Amino acid sequence: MTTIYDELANVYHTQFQTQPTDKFFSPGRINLIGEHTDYNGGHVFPAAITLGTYGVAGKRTDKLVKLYSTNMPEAGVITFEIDDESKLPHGSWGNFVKGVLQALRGYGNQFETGFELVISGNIPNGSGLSSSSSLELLIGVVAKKLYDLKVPRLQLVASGQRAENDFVGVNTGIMDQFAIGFGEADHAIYLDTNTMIYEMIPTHLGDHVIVIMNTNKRRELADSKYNERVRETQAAVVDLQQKLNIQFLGQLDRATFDQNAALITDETVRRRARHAVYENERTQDAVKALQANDLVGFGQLMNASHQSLKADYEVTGLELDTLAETAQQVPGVLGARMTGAGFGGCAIALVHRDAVATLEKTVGKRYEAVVGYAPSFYAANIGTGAHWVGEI
Ligand code: GAF
Repeated sequence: MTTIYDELANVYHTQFQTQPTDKFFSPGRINLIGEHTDYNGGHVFPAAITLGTYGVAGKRTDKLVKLYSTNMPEAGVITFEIDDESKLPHGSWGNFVKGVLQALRGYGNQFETGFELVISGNIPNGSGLSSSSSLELLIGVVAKKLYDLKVPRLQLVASGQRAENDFVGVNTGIMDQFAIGFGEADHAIYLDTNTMIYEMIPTHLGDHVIVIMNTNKRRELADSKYNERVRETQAAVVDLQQKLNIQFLGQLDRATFDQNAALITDETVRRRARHAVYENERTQDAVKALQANDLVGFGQLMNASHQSLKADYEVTGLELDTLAETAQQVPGVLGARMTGAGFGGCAIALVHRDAVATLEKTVGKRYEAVVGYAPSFYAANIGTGAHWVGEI
């Protein structure tokens, strides 16, 4: 049987006239709950999924890096010298590769020669399932294997985040790269982004499954709005520091926040901060609910999370609201919420397996009537993190 890696090896041979030596996989992620809390020193609860980015790679003897993506044949082969730190034109996927290599060099790693890489991904583009972090961690595991780097996994994760922040210009937190770097099958990752202490929590959902619902709306302007939310929550911290000795909103419980919220002068900023504080508590409650097998409680917290992201954080929009709020009404659905940064992208629903078909039909019909085009649905299977798959 022909595998995706055989196909990629053929493409590699066509593009580079040589054979790759190694194969790799890096997943996408969903976040079960804990949204826009990671850059606020709060808790997150994401999981790696089985959709992701496949790659085959081999080292070169000169300094060139050559990249090809079967998802973007129009970009052709992207070529640069491995030590060249200049940026490629805006929008080139090669910038993610350059960003990770630069971050790894910043940690003292050295690359004597270049490499070739062919990738192919099945994470829908712009879906908010973190295709960019998937690529970043793929580059991390490629570099680690090809150059025999002695880097801990956390350094690969941090290199992905640095690529995003410094090279691509979005001030994201660590959640996506962490989920993709540390993911394990059938586990979600309960991470405290303040201390970086994490715990793998089994996701035994019994008769329930997680369905991903894609708005199919591209996440336009998402990056600038994301950076705006980062600034707003930082501004809230500055106001609260008049009385409270804190660095992050994640250090506050609800009661302390409520008692001091009036220190935040701007009403919008106050709502943003309230989301960050309340969502952090909801995440801790949700993990307790899951551990107690209380899926009903977990689902209610998912619904509350969506409502807060809609009303206080304002990152949902008509498309995500239609998906999540319609799903919440379907019998057999315990909870539904947007997942990831928002502004388009995907929502998830926790649903009884017998109700999946009804969910898709009901939500699909309503979404088309309201939005004018169809959403897509996928089963969310929780898989392993980025890794070297083997030699070819
Ligand atoms: C994006 C970011 F990359 C994450 O760091 C996180 O902030 C998320 O949005 C919102 O929770 O995926």
